[in-house]
Formats: sequence, C-alpha cells, structure tokens
Amino acid sequence: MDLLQPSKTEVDFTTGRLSRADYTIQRKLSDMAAMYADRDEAARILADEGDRLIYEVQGVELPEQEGQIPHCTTRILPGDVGGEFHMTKGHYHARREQGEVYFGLSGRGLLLLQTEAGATSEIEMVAGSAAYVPPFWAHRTVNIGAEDFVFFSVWEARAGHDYGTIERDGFRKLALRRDGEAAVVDNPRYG
Ligand code: PAN
Ligand code: ZN
Repeated sequence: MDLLQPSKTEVDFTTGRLSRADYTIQRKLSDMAAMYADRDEAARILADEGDRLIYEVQGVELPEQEGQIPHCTTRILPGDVGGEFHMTKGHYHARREQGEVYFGLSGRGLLLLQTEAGATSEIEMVAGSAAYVPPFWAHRTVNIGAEDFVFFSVWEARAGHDYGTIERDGFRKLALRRDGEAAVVDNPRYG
C-alpha cells in the first residue's frame, strides 16, 4: 500500500466545488435519458430544449487499495423530467460488502436505496444529514428541492461501481413531483 502524504481539500457547501479536485464528472440528460421513467419526455426535452446538466461530481482520487478512503462532492441541479426529479444514475458497489457515508451540505434531497433481495428505503437529506449506506444497498440520490442539492460522499477505495445492474433493471422506486412535493412510488417498469 502506498504511503501518501496527508492532504486537505476546501469544500464549498453551496456549489460542491473542491479547491483541489482530481476529477470532475458531468452527467447530462443525454447520458442517462433511458433511466427516466418517461423516456418520451426525455427525448422531447433533448429535441426541443437541448441537453441539460443533471449533476456534477468533483472528487479526490486515490489508489484502489485497501484502506484508502476516496471522497467527493455531488451537486444535483433542481428540476425534473416528466415529473421525475433530477437524480444520479445510481449504483451498487462492485464489491457489495462495501458501505459508504453521505453528508448533506446544502439543498434538499432524497437518498433512495434498495437491495437485490427486494428491500427498499428512502432517506430525506438536508444540510447536516449524515446518511449511512450499508453494504449491499444500491444508492441513488434525487434533488427534491428548488435549489442545488449538494452532498459529500466517503467510501473505501476498492468498493468499485456497478452501474450496469441499475442500467438494466432500473430502480424499484421513483421520486416524482406531486402537488409540488416529492412522492416515492413503485416503478412499474422495474426489472
Ligand atoms: C457517490 C456517487 C455520486 C454520483 O460518490 O458516485 O453521488 O452518483 P453515481 O455514481 O450514481 O453517478 C457514491 O456513491 N460513490 O460510491
Ligand atoms: Zn456509492
């Protein structure tokens, strides 16, 4: 295992910007249009309004070695696609036995979780919420507010990201805008 030097990153709670980001990932609607329940509406937005930024991740990259603790911020922009709130792709950890901690920095979000055995859970997050993603739970975050939803994540370097399972099956639950609030409903197309 590498002996790294201690380091520090300043985090802007409102924008999620890191003073020292090793990488920035931008996910646009065109990257994940098929993940929204209303694919027709996603296609219509892309055709009529053009692409839009859904979320942005900035992180500190570390070697994929036991005990290294990568961390990043995620900023999800407000909005919805056919009533389904802007969200991350969501994933299981490739090593299912690795958990994660999320810490809310600003805005309002929902953390949707599910297991392969069929359990589901939703956790509301605001600034100051420390949410625990236990091993074996897939996780997706959703912006249910009118401002950016920004949070900080910390995980173990060997966790890895399995996006394929969610790309194939979707999430069991959808977070929809209903009367201006968030409603979590069963995904009729799951699986
Ligand atoms: C988070 C996520 C981040 C973006 O850091 O990677 O919020 O979501 P997606 O990875 O689903 O696009 C995390 O859970 N890391 O393991
Ligand atoms: Zn994760």
